[in-house]
Amino acid sequence: MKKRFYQPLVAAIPILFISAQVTAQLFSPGSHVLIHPQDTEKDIIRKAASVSPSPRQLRWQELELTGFIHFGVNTFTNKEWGDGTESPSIFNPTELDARQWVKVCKEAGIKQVILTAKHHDGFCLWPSQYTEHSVKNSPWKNGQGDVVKETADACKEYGLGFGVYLSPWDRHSPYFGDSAKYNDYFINQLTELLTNYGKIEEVWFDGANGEGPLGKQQVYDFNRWYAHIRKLQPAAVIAVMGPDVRWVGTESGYGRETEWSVLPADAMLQETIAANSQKETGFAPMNLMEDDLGSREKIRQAKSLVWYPAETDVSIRPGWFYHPEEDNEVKSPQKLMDIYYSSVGRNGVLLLNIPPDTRGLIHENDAKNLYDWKKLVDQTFAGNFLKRSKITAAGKRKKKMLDGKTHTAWTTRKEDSSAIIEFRLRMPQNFDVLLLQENIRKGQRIEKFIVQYKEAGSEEWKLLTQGTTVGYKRLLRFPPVRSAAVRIIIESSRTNPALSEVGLYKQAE
Ligand code: FUL
Repeated sequence: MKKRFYQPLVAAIPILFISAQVTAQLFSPGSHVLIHPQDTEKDIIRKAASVSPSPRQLRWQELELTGFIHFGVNTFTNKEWGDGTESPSIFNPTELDARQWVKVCKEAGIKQVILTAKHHDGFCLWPSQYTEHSVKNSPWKNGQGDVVKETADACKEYGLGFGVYLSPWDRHSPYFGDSAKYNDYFINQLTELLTNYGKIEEVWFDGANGEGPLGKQQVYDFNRWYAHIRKLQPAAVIAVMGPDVRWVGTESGYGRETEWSVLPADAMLQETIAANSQKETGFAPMNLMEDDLGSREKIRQAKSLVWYPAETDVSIRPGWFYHPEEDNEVKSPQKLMDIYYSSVGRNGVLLLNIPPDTRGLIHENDAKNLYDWKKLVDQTFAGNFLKRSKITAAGKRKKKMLDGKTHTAWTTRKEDSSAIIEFRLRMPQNFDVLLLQENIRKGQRIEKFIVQYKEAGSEEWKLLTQGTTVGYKRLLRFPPVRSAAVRIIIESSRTNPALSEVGLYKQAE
């Protein structure tokens, strides 16, 4: 096998160039707020607490689990990155079945699938009319096939969302490095993908940008691409090198314990853009690999804030593309479960890559581990021990915390930013997982909480677990206890907290 690159996204720290003209279409009314010089710290905190997801971001967050399909010429050359010189004749899956991909994903609980329509090698999985470097010149289905169509159709059939990965970096295109020409080429490709395949729910750009021919540097016209996507597929989230969804900062599957969805967005401000317009280099909104992206410390210095939630991408195998020698390195159901707790359970959406093999099928080992993982998830979260418990708490609509709906919530009165919520179970239960969810339609607020319990027969409150942010979903694991009394003490919150769900569970063996 040839040398592979396992280049993490580190090389692709988002650099957003958002111009004045497109700022308005990029954000929805509640998802972006300006901070004025006269704002006090209290004003800033209140503003931060009021920023909320756009409808497209909310839909995406509630998916929780999404799937990535890396497939293309690399599958056949056994590489991670192609250099663009691959012949289309090598693309020849013997049993390609996109319905199998989508079925496996669906059975694993995945709600949306993103396909690498074009990776860095420039080979298109659809018969683009703007290049010869595509499936139309491959032996697969005598050049009559279209992987994008088959995947989009399968998603529709199984009721999953469909998204496309279109690599800005193109190592095949002769236009790459000739900025204007390449940007037009890219727009044409976007147009094909966004008009010929029905509803597109996510457009995924990474930031890799290698050198073009003769050392020419390509400047991506992100503004134009974003505006085009908003026009053609207004419901699609634009991910990673885009304004709706943020890269979590690692490719390990593990997000931060403290994960804010509201972050400073100074680089997206019109005046910053104007100030930087004469400079050749872009400006990064932030270093996405930092531990702290959205604390009070950070937002206090901000000029604007935006809802920019985390997507946690990881592959079920060591590589993003299929390699036969990795057949025994597929992540185990237990590992996938740990990733689930550390991505979905840390206020993120998991984007799990499952790369089809040279047959054009998801390998049996991957499918088996996915099913076994799904069983662990289902068994663990089958029943909430807090159901029918007695709740004592100040504030309004306590029972909404147990109604299984994320859009209804308990909240404190007025501006109370701390609270104690006590649950009395009908009888002692064994549990080792706590679930907390905020009603993010109202924003993200909770900053610090502790959880206590009483052992059966004891009146003493003992520490069970503690945490900082909650967000859309927070899952905390702890050594199993047997108890009938649990209380959550919210110590700090940006304005009044609003919890939509609380749960106690026992991890499946
Ligand atoms: C990166 C790419 O370089 C990798 O090959 C992979 O597609 C990953 C998801 O994004 O930027």
